[in-house]
Amino acid sequence: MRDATCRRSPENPTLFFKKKTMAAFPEIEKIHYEGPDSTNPLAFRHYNAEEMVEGRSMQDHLRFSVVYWHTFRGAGADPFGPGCAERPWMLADGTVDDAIVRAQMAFEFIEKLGAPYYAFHDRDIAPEGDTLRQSNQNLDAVAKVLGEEQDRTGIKLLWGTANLFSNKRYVHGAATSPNADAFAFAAAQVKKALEITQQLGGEGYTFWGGREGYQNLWNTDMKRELDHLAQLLHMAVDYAKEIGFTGQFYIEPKPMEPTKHQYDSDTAACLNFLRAYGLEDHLKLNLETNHATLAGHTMMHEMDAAGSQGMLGSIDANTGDELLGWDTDQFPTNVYLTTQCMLMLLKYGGFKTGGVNFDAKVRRESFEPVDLFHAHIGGMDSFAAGLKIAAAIRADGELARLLQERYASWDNGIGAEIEAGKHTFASLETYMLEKGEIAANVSGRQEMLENLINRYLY
Ligand code: XUL
Ligand code: CO
Repeated sequence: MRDATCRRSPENPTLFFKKKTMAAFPEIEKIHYEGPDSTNPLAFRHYNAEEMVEGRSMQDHLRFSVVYWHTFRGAGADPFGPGCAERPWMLADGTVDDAIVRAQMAFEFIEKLGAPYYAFHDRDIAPEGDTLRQSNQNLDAVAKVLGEEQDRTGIKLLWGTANLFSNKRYVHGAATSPNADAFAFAAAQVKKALEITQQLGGEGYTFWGGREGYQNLWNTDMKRELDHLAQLLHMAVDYAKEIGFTGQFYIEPKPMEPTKHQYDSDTAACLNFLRAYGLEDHLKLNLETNHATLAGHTMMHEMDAAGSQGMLGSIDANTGDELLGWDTDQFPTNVYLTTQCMLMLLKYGGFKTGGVNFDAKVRRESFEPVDLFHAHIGGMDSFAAGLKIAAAIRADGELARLLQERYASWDNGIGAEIEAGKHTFASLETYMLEKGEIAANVSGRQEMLENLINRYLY
């Protein structure tokens, strides 16, 4: 199967043999659903792709996606040491041929896992060349193989993106760099990444502002940088129209890291930015759990903030560590968290183009290939359990009833009149002068509601 798409290169005569004989995960079979009582670490206990929940299959609700960067390019480096992960595709010497082997092994992983989607940055899939032209050719060569693997397996591209933060040319940012040439290079890179995404039938395209922010305001013209960022996004929207790319654009908030302050810091900042620059009809939010917590919010808050404005697009599923204040990108295992996510998602009608994209990495200490399976199985099961619990909460209706009751004063009488726009300061003054004091407040019942949620959890 693999050899059909591989060419032996003159620099790497052994490659053909390598590809033909090597499976990346020879000991691992396809992962199956075995039910809640299973003790098999390589089986799903809750994720049952075809099982129907609220009239939609689990697979369709969750639209799981594997990220290329952490899972197939990450080696586990941290600031104190290089990566020590054992990865079959890290025989690599950085050539396009190696990238092709990696692509095939990546699809072996995603297929065995049973995730329907994947996501990538341009530089994850193919090595950057000495020139932009060469880099684009490298992308074309690997994209061809990715397309073939997609056709072979039925796995689809959730979204593509361009890496506008790793290369040293982007040291001061890309769209927001003081160096206009950096903007131009970034534009060229996004153009090509969009073309590749379209070629592969990508359902979306994400902008995460890697270094689009500042370290120090003494050297920063904030207004000019924001104008430039908006210009780049408008160019992307225009180019998508030109080539007929109909996928959903996303912007992914993050408050800091690598910069001290990123312009796309949270949902509220993104919405303000998009509206200020007339971009709100073209981008939705791609929300990431650990970015939300770095911004001092819960993921539930960010999803509600975006969803209530019709802007919830997709999620990057992961979690931070309670004791570490940086973007640890851990796999989500907390069912309380996944229940909150799924409640929010169901509340706003579920995914249309987005999905649960595991922007997460195994710990440096988890260096064996099988750890990648454990991590994704855990994340998928946690979300599947969260989905079932959220659906049970909704089916029961108690939470919704109590929420409705809390706002009952707005359903008729003075509340309904205010909502209908029938009042002014003067009429409300008259109303209050007559009434004298407000109707009695009632308890918020927070603890009772927390107990109510726990009833569905255990
Ligand atoms: C970085 C991050 C990115 C984006 C895509 O924190 O989340 O990987 O998801 O550029
Ligand atoms: Co992300």
